[in-house]
Amino acid sequence: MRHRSPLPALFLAAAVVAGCGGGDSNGPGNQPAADVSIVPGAFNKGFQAYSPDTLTISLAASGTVTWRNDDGGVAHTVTDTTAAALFDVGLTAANNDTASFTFTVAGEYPYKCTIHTGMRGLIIVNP
Ligand SMILES: [Cu+2]
Repeated sequence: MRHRSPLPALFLAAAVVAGCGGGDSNGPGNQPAADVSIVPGAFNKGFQAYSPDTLTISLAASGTVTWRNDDGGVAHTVTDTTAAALFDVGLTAANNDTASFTFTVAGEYPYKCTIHTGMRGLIIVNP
C-alpha cells in the first residue's frame, strides 16, 4: 500500500460517483451491504444465481431484504412467483446496484428473475 499510483484513486472516485443507489459506503471495496448477492454470470445459474439461494429472516428482527447486483453489466429482477405477487424489484446493470423489499407477512416466497426466468431464489419469512 506504500506504492500508491494515481490510478486506483481515480478508479475509487469513479466508483463513488457511480454508486448512486443510496450512497452507502460501508464495507471493503465500497460495496453496499446486502443480504442476497446476484452472482456473476447469474443468468444461467438457476438456484445458484442468488446467493444464498434460500434466505430465512424474521419479522421480529427486520423484515427487510436487500439484494445486490454483483453481476455488473446485466440487469436483473427479483420477482415474487407466488399468487400474492408481493414484490417485483429491479436491479440495474450497474455493478453493486441494490434494491430492497420489506416483508410484513410471514410465509415462503419463491422468486425469480423475469429477464432470465431460470434464476430462482427463496425467502422464508418467520414471524
Ligand atoms: Cu436476471
